[in-house]
Amino acid sequence: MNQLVRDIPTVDFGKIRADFPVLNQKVNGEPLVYLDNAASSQMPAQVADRIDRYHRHEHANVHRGIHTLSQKATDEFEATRRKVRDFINAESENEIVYTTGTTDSINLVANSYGLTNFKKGDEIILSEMEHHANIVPWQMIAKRTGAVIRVIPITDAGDLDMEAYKSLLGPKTKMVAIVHISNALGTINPVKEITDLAHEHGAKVLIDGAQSVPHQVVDVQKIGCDFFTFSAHKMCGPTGFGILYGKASLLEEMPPYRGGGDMIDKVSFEETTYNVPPFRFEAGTPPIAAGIGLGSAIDYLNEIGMKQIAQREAELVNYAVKRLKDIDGLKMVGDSADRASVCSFLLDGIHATDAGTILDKRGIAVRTGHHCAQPIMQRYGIPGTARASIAFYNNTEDIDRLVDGIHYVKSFFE
Ligand code: 7TS
Repeated sequence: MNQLVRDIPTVDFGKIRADFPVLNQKVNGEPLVYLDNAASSQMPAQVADRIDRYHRHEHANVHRGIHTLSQKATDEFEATRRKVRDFINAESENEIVYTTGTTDSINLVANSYGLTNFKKGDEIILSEMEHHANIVPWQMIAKRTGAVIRVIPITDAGDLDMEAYKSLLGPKTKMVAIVHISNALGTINPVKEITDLAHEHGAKVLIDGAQSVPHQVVDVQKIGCDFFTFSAHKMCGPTGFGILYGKASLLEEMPPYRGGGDMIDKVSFEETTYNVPPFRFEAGTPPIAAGIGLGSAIDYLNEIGMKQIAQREAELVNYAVKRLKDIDGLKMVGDSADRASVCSFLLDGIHATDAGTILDKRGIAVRTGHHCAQPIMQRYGIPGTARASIAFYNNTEDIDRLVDGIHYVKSFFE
């Protein structure tokens, strides 16, 4: 719980829950307990209303209209870039590339930076706890360039083996791509230390922040990473939108990933020249409403305060881990001392999917399976887990309902 902050203004999280109309419903006859926030978080009414207002009253295409409506849409859409810059403390808004999500952001770096810079025998370091989105794009590029993937093992508790990482680093290392917070285990990785070590060897660093940006204060300059990726839909925003942060000096060198409108300077059949970053990487009409929605989500999170959110969630996660560990026959999968949001577990003799199905019948939404992180499941020799993932709008009653539900699941199989 490294983000446990004391002496910060308190927030009435009971009231905040009322911002989320989706939580106020029955599922299978029971009040919904939503504990699948790592897959996608819920959207507060303020953000939904902002997107609705755009569609009803403000819609026009961006970056191309001389007319007022288009200029207003462009201003709103571009305002998000500055909000993101401040939210993650990037140096410049030109370092903020709009994408469709974390997966798209990583594919962009792999295809643009990777294809241009990797050659046969170069090494890409990943870890055993990566989401498929931070494995498969690198494998695809490794196949095309002859680069080789090396993997940092993890300990039984679910922490990166940092000594093994140090021994993997060397002159051939060109890229270290690591998850900030694991979606399968909840482990918070020491990304600054990882980045500093990689830089000592001249390697670039990409941090997959899909699960960190929604839960804690992120400062990309403090981390020092070269690239950082995340998705709007995991931080109270809409689907179909995400961010690639890239250091300006790197983005400037990188060729475009997709071609089309907006990403060009001049086009002729003889020669086409490209726009400057970030626009060079944003071909075609973007998801405008979703971009404005992310801006609104950032406003919403800022109003509560990311420090307050981190503290609230740390308290809830502490409570959940303690209560879960008290259940006979329950085993936590991933038990790092430094964790956020995610509680993955297995019940003795009960398949995770069966547990999830029975919990759903009681209105409790958890995710079961491999969580798009099959290598970490292979590491533990299991097909998958049941995963409760917590957001700031959850409360201790949600966790109590989960614990009661698990006791019910157990009784069902006795
Ligand atoms: N990286 C991490 C760490 C993730 O948790 C996810 C999504 C992604 C990348 C991909 O994000 P996307 O928005 O591009 O899809 N994780 C999950 C999950 O845990 N359950 O559903 C999606």
